[in-house]
Amino acid sequence: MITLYGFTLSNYVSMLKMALIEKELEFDWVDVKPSQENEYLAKSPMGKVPCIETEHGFLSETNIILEYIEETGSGIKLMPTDPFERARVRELMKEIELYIELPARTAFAEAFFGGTVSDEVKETAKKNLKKGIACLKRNGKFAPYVAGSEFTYADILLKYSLGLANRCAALVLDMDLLAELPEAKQLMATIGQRPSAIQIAAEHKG
Ligand SMILES: N[C@@H](CCC(=O)N[C@@H](CS)C(=O)NCC(=O)O)C(=O)O
Repeated sequence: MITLYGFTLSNYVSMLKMALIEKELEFDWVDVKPSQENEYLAKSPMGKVPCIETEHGFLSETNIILEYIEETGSGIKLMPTDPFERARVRELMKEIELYIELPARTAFAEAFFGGTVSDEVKETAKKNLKKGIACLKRNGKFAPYVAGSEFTYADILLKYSLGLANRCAALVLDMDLLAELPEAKQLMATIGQRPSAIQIAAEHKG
């Protein structure tokens, strides 16, 4: 059985939880914060959360873990079987991570952790987020899911990356990321109705 290491409010942890719940895979849970202590670095080489423990050893990096779960776990398929369609899902996942999650993250210190972020960093974040949102609008299908007619990992990333990025942008960047992307707003609301999302939201409140 997989053991998931992380803390409840981590959006990356939520992505893994959603995948495991959607696939009806049982998992153990270890509550940890990111750490540069040797003991944790032996599990997660960058000291980040989440990581998982499997019967073969530890794995980190959310997208890699998602793919591992897909390849080894049972339950509903969250990646297409057709190679091109699967690559399209990976393309969207990569775009969401690189061009939405990571630019937004540069302002998280001020948005969520009581820190401050320079105007220069905020301007760069805004510029990059604008491009990321335009990319998602151009490349997402939203029919009704981001990669087409099936719910995939790209939707899981959309829900938890774009959701948090949008909150961050509203709080400190004076931007509404979803204004240009009503199709994503609608899709996130739809995903939010899934039992997995409802369970994760309840854990966030609890
Ligand atoms: N690339 C990593 C990013 C994970 C990540 O940034 N997690 C945050 C918590 S939500 C973290 O551990 N931050 C501490 C750090 O960056 O050192 C992944 O895909 O899993």
